[in-house]
Amino acid sequence: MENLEQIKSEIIAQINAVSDLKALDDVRVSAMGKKGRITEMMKNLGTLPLEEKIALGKNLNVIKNEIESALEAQKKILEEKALNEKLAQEKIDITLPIRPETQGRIHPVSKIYEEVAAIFGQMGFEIAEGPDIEDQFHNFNALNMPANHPARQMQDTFYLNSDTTKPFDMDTAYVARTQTSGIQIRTMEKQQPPIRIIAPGRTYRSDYDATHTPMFHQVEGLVIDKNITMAHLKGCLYDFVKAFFELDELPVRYRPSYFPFTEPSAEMDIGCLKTKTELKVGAGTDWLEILGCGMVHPNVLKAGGIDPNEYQGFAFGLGLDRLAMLKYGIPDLRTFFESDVRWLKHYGFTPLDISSMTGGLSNNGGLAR
Ligand code: 2U9
Repeated sequence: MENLEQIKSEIIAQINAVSDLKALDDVRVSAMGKKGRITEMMKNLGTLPLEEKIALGKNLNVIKNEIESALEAQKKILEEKALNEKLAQEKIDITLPIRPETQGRIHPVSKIYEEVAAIFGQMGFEIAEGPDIEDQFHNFNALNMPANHPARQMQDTFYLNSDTTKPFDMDTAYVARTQTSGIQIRTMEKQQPPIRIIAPGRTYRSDYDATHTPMFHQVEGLVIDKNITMAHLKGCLYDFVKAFFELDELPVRYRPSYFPFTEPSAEMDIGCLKTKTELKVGAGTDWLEILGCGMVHPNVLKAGGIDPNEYQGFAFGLGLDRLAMLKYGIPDLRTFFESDVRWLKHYGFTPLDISSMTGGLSNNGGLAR
């Protein structure tokens, strides 16, 4: 008996001395495993006379239970210890700044888009989107540009041969959209006024020099309701340019122009100072064309399923790439689409500077240069 008590004390002491789960299991195997000390003693019971067998068997069972309880208790303690160590190791301090520094950059066109969307978003405009590949109805006809209209030739359109089993048919071919206006037509088809949307997206024209690339970016806008006038157009776009250039005062003027889809049509200029080396917006006596606009032509309203006797509205269009060149002083448009990381590092923006009307639009401090 004394011997048994001693063995038990030894094993329990071993259990309490271990410091990890692996060592605990080794102790378990050495006591209770197939060839463990206690297991061997259990096996030997069979060789003893009946009375001894009963007495020793009883005691062995008690000791076995005590050892099992000790193993279980120590296992719980060690598991909790292991979990705490893991948690401490995996702890992330989310208040630390990004290290060693941010790598990605926001492209200037994306930045300008975010700015434009923030301004019109605050005025209550919604963002609408549509397909890059358009049918000719949504790209031309609905915009008061019927077949053979000179504006179609002017736009240097990319036509797509969608059915290669048939000869190319200029009249039914799809086009890479030359402007985002199809989006507004599709919106009018789906929804009666009031309509107040901006339509951003990629647009395509066959043209290539320092200020033209075959793919470029536009944002167009459309407002339609019962009594919308040119005064609303002027107020809206005046507020836009002031917000965009982050100026409290900015001279503007509207010059008469022509677009098939608006009547009357105008181009908006902003006051600036042009020197040989720089262009300063908001100062000086020079003018810079910034966007095109006008009152939506009755034929366009009709094409979108809206009654021009009941509703009228204004529309505008601006080139995001040109605005980016202007606002951030980037001289050649072709470099925008060369995917040169050195260019992007120089002209790009840090992703954490999100454009908003309250938090600051361009975050000049956030310029990555
Ligand atoms: C609908 C009705 C009218 C959109 C308009 C302009 C004037 C314009 C140019 C700016 C620079 C294109 O990127 S650019 O080359 N756009 O001058 N766009 S009014 O008028 C619309 C559009 C849709 C249903």
